[in-house]
Amino acid sequence: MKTLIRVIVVLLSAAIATGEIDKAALKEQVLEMFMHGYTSYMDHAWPADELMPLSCAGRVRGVTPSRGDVDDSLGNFSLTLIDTLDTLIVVGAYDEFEDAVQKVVDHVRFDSDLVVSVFETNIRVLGGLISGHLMAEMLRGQQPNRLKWYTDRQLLKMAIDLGDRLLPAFNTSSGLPYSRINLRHGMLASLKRQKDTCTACGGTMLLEMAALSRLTGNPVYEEKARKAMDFLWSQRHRSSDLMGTVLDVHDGNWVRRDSGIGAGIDSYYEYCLKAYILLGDSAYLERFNRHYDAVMRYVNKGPLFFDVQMHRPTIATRSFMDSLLAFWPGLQVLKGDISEAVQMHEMLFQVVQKHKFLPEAFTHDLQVHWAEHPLRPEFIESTYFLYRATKDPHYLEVAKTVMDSLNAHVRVRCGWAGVKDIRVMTHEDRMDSFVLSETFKYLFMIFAEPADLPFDPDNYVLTTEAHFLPLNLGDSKDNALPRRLILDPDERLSDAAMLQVRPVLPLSASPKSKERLGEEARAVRERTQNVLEELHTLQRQSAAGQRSPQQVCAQNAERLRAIDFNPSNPAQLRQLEEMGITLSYGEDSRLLLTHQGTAAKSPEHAQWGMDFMTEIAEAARAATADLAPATPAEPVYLQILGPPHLGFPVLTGSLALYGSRLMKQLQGPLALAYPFRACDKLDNAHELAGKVVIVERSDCMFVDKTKLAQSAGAVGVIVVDHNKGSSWAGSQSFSMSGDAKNDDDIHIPTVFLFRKEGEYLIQEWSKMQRWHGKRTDPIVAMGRHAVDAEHWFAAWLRHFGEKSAVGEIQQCAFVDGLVARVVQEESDGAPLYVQFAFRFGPVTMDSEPIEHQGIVERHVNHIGSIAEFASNEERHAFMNLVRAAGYLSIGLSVKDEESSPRLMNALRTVQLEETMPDSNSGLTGRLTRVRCFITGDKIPCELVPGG
Ligand code: DMJ
Repeated sequence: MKTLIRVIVVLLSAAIATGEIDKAALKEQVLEMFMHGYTSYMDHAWPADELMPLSCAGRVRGVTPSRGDVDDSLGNFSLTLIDTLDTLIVVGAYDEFEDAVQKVVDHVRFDSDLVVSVFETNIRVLGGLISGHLMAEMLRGQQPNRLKWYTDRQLLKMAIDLGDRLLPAFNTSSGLPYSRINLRHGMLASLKRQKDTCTACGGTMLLEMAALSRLTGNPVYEEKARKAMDFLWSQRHRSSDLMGTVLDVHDGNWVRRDSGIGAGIDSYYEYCLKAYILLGDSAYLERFNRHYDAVMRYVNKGPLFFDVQMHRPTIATRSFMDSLLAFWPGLQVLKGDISEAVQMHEMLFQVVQKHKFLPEAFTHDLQVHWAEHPLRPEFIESTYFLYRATKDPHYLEVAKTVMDSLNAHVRVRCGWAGVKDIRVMTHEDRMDSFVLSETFKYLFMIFAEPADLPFDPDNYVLTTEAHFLPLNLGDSKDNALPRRLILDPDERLSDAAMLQVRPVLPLSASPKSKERLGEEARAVRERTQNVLEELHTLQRQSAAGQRSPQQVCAQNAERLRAIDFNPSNPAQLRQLEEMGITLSYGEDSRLLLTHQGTAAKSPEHAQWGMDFMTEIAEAARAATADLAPATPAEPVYLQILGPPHLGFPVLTGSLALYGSRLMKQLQGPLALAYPFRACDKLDNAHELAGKVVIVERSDCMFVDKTKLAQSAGAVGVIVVDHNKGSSWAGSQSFSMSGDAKNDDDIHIPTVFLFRKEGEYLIQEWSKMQRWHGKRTDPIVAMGRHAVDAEHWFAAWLRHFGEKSAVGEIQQCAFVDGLVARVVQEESDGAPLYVQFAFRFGPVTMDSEPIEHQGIVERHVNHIGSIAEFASNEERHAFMNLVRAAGYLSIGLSVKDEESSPRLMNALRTVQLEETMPDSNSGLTGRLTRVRCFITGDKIPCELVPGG
């Protein structure tokens, strides 16, 4: 069998050598590149964990200034050396390998008083030790004169020591490991207080732990990791089969329900499939397939991927993709979905060609969202798998492109420097251990012929950190044939080869020749390029100002898709009307859509209407195919109308299934029930007539609370959730139901608000009780549509605003709720102030800096691309002001912008479209308003109260 493979390989390599790509030369070049990184680490950093390639020094925990969480990968255990052991074998650096194993055994100890990430320590250190041990034994077997002293499984013993130190992390009610542990003291009380962990963190333990168990005969490691996997599976959303990003290690409650395939989730999905590959346990394959179908249904859109809410998977939560998701095409190859893998990889390659590297995050129109690039391996990992499975030389070209970029932009005297900002190629003083462990390993393996490697990689599964674990760990005694990954198209076509092994991949598609695979891949790539080109054209046109701002803004509205549809969004309802679609509610509260082409605004709108109806029908079919039917909560919008709120923010709640259907908007003064849970007689019943009464959930039925309030003369009821921390954005919405026998005498509406929204309302109510020294009951509006808060505000300004000198109001609405408005003095047109409104979804002051930067930059770019300015300088000045206001809006402190003639002119002349803002566009998060005053040299900005 081996001979057969080698013969095929010789023919192949001869063919490629005659082409343009010289694999052998490129392999040598990668070797040189790897060695440059490795020797730099050894010369300047070892025994430190990582190399700082700009300082030519080691990064030592407790000595080098901390970078925060990212340093949790470091444990003063020569991280890079351990992580790199098996790469040394792959590239044939056997002398260096021997020396490295010796150094690890002699110098590395794990008994340090340091808190480390359980996930990172598992994948990088435990995985590195286990794979290093297996490679050491293999090398000794092949070359008996090497590693003669390695007789006592020294690296494996170190792995046991480390594995034992990680075990206490699994002592949680659910079995999901805590995210961090002290290597010497275990789970200190302070560490136990941190109950949140990410899905990938708990779900990326099994391969390493199972290997440790099977190599040592001690089942405990595998058992713990399996339990964590089982628990995660049990926490998937039962309808969508999607996973959220962060959950509580004790009760399993989701803390972040956004669901994608990148940061926080990625390697959990990877380990579902790879656990099947390594252990042969088909339960993991079934789980993976369920997740995979869910991802491809909800998260994937053509070549792009959108994070969605796990419980409402038609709602997108982010406007960008992160670079970690680039591992997905590699996984798709293992899954056997080559054509999808080609498509996504092509999208990623477009980003790489545009920006030289994959930025840490990029928008759906492939622009930079977060400009760092720490030389991550994911894109090259996928390139490797695609090349193995198609033998398409295109992937050799791709790998060469990456190598060229590395050499051109990040090679420094002491190694390879991460990129701080790929737009200007500034460097960062970091070379993460995965650069040597993964990036160069995959690059080398792309160009290496099988004969160049001392082992056959298809007899192994690669962990998420690219460490090799042998498939024979999962062989069963019942079947004598060895298990093997079969990626090579020639091998898949060879009956003889296929008879001698058991292929472990779920080989779904029938085997095809590499010529055929190459042709198909080319066709998919061309299609993908066309789709992306369309997107780019739109982008270019708007950047070049070929559209008027009106057109660009209008275009946001035009392209309403079923996936974005929110029936309570007034702007969307207007769009439906223009497309000739009418909406009504059926008897069972279901939404009915009817399309009449002749009622559309234009033939083009009629066509969109048809497309929309088709998409809706498809979505409905998909939903009923295998999802349990769920009664969607009917959203209701609540706003406080008087000053200082003036309709901001718009709170979302859900309407009860009993009582008034709220077909007309209700307005009334707010009051609080006493007692708050409103289950018995109300002590303040005499104050509640004509009011909208707030009560708290729990202790009795919803209908009982409403009835009590109704009998006191209330016109509406708001039930506030008693569960701390619940919110519309983060919780599963539902409709309060009554009891058919008991609720038909209720005629007032009841609205449910989650805790966060409810607390806001109560807090504002209580502030108003002392507003300007007099008691005021704020007027609340509640209805199926929000009051157009911008209009409300504008009207209020006109009547009561300072100086009553409001001139032209220019504004532009965005689908995500950014509004800019310059308010000017009527007499001379000088700007009085500029006001921005942002809706930042779940991003808050506590979010990651990437999220701050991302959301603000996205708004800044957006406004920059649609507003018209007299010059680029003015555009920049204006965008800087938006940026400052955006950061302030999240709660971060910013310096006042300087006033400048440029900015003043920009404010005087900026052209923004006059479109009604989409104040409840379906995006989560409240609208925050920031007003920047044009006073003198500085432009101070402040949050507008209530907004
Ligand atoms: C690696 O440590 C692993 O590949 C992990 O699964 C994800 N992140 C890094 C590289 O980007």
